[in-house]
Amino acid sequence: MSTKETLVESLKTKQARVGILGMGYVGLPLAVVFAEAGFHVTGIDTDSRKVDCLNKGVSYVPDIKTETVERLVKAGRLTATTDFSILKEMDAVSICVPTPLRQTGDPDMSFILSATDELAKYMHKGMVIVLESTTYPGTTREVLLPKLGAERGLTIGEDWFLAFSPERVDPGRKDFTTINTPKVMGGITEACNEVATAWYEGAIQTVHRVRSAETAEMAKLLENTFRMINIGLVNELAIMCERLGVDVWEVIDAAATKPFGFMKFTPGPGLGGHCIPIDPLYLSWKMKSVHYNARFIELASEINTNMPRYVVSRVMEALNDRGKPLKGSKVLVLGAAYKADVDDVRESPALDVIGLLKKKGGIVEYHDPYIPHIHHETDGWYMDSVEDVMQAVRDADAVVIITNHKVYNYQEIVEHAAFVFDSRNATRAVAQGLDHVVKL
Ligand code: SAJ
Repeated sequence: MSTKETLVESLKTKQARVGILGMGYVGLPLAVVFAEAGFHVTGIDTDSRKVDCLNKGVSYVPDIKTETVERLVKAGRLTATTDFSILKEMDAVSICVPTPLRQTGDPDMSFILSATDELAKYMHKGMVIVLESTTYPGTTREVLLPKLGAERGLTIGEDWFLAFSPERVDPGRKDFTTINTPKVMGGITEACNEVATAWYEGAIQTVHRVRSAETAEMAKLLENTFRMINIGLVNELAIMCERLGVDVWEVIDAAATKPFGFMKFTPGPGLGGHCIPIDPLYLSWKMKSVHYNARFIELASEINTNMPRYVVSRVMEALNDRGKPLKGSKVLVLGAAYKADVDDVRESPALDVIGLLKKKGGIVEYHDPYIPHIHHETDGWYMDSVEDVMQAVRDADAVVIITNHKVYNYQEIVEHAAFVFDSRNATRAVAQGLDHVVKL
């Protein structure tokens, strides 16, 4: 049997040793899915705390129950290590490391590069490698292929196999998880695609094959660029509606009654999270290298990035209308997380809103039930979430709703606040006709 046939056989019989490089909110769920399917899985991570947790049978990812990890570790199906040399014993490796942006707004490829450089040391005949980290089209072929193959004089598509399969993990989502979210798979060669698909089909319900790694890389960027641009559209619509004296929330609800050809997005104080504000910029950055300006992405990013400033200008205007300059006014910001009901503050627009309010002399406090402390890296300030949110509401000259967590009692907030600026229409059910509540 050829190397490929032997590897496919070992994948189909689950004899193949699986390694997951990067055991975060993507890697751990993926490791669990492969282990549950019957593979022996080794999680590899530089963070010894994560490794220790896993080997003790404890989960640190909210979407994965500790009981699941404990069961799989006890069954000998899941183990973890910080020792990258274990990779020489692996047959199938998924790379699930972060792909953030640098301060300059350019892709930060450092995590992919360090993972690839480590893996390159242990490459051997009969391995399949799948990159899951969201990245610009061409990464798998231009970065991983030369680094991983050249080291050992291995022939791609014969001795080893390489593909890209974008992660589609939406933390907190219960209906679609790693096992039942269709997985796009694109190989460097047809044989690569065959092997990588044979591996993933052994654990994930639907694998959608595409003809190349670039196709798969681009598909992921389309998914999240689509969201970013449409959010930018409704954010600009909010600015336009305010100029026209029209309620943008009513406009969107009305448009959403159209049962076809429309998808509802809602305006907000800006774009947060580790995917939507970042992934599209990987595409626009790549397009610059082929002398193309991705204008939709640039414009939407400009609009979304400006939303915190727009929110602060609206608050200033409303306070002014009430005879209160922002300077010296007490402002309570409700919500620091990047979206409702999550405990993640990455890229959260709340940090920008708070920074701008401070810069303009506001006496700012914040509350977020999920985020006890925040700090602004560039401005260098630290804040603790206030203890008694309703006391802070009563004491404030202005309450600014940035994140519409479900746990808030908006009725009570509206009743006890002197003034509310609501950037999420969170008070829709309790603020009809109240002139001390102003919406985006
Ligand atoms: N946002 C708006 N208006 C909207 C939707 C979102 O202002 O109509 C804001 C949110 O407040 C947040 C940011 O955009 O600040 C991103 O929100 P998101 O709902 O897109 O949530 P994310 O960042 O958790 O996106 C993830 C993505 N999942 C993956 O990349 C695998 C995205 O593709 C999913 O579509 C999204 O979850 C989801 O649907 O929940």
